[in-house]
Amino acid sequence: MNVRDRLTGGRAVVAAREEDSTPDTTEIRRLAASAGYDVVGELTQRRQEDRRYNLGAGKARELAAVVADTEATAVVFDGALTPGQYTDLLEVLPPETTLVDRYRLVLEIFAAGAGSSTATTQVRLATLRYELPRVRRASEESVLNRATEKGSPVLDVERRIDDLERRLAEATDAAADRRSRRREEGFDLVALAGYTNAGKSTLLRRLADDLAVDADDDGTEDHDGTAAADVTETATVADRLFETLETTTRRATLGGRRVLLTDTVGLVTDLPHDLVRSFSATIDEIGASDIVLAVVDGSANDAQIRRRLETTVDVLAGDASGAVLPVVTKVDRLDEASRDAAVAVVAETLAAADVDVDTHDPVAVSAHDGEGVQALREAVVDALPTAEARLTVPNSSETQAFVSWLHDRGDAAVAYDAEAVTVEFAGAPSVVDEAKRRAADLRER
Ligand SMILES: Nc1nc2c(ncn2[C@@H]2O[C@H](COP(=O)(O)OP(=O)(O)OP(=O)(O)O)[C@@H](O)[C@H]2O)c(=O)[nH]1
Ligand SMILES: [Mg+2]
Repeated sequence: MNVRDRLTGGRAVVAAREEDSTPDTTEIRRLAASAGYDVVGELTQRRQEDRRYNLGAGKARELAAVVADTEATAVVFDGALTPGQYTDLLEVLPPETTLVDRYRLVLEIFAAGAGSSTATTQVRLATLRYELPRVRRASEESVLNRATEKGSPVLDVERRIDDLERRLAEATDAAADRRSRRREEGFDLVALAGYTNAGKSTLLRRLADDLAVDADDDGTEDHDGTAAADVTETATVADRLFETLETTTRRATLGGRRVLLTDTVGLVTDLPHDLVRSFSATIDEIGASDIVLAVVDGSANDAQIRRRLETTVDVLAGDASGAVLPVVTKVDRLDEASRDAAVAVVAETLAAADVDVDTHDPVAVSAHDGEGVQALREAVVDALPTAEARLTVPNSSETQAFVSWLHDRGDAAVAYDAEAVTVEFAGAPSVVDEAKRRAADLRER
């Protein structure tokens, strides 16, 4: 059983405010459920932000009444509360009510699900970064703390942040070493990124060969995805927001090329940059990839598709260096017209976005019935950086081993004659370089 299934955050009332439309609470309700809350009521308001409570003062009192009526123990607020609003709103609510804003909620989900030490460190760091301004505010209000500078809770939080940043840097350095080793071994790196619940992990399973890799630091492979400390559950799939809380890497063979596919943590709208940055393992994987598959749930409505893709692109714009290949998934839920419409919205949104990397045309797939998956494989191979070479080696006893080495790593067309073997080879640039070295060795023997 997943640890989160045992969680109960208690009974919660959801509150949301938006300036120019009536808030849609679908997503915040789902997030609350992912964090283990039982949503027993909601209250929405269309209004500009009130400085004191965020909601209007009347609405804040109404919220308190709903909490009392429903015997809720928590309020989940869809948005960011300033430290001041947090304190003031809490004072209006019945005593003992817990108040959780959108960031805090996401942090709770992550804290409950984090398995590996990197994930735990990331969540702790994000939590402390979230708390720092609040601690600062509390301590500014307390003369006492200012007087005893040394034992200040602010300094304490700052010190813990430094410490976690250092630890995380070590872990991400190790991951970077591992990636560069894999690249030297001739792997192409492909990351799946996108909004939470888009279908990334399901697609990963569709594309991947059976072996999980990168489960540990020594470069050996982990065959069942459970043995090593880094991987608890390999790319589990569920209809829940933030099912995947750590990056996982699997092997795939695409067009003869050896690819490492990395599943990343889902994104969600309206999280502060600081928080997103805390999940550096995800960001690093995206940054280091040759290609990022930007996975989009095609069965969402146009506005959702646009908003979710924009959220994804925001992260990619800062961090991706490889090409972006958009994938519209779950098309088994769509008729042809809606599928075309979804593809068009994705293409338009991406064209309008400010990314300075190559972007490709969207590919429509269903990870459930496999439709479009072959076309996706081909699109990935087309988008991979490719070098070509014509290699000629003597037709000797060692040649066969060389030829099968090539077949395992790229596209090889082989022509034999009595004296020599000629191979037209295409593959990752690093593999082609290595192939040329090996061919030269064979010629010199
Ligand atoms: N109909 C249909 N459902 C899909 C498809 N792909 C994924 N799903 C469903 O969508 C839900 C989310 O899938 P996941 O693969 O867990 O999504 P994810 O992007 O990894 O989500 P997070 O890890 O939470 O970020 C699950 O209930 C899947 O069964 C698809 O091609 N068709
Ligand atoms: Mg996932």
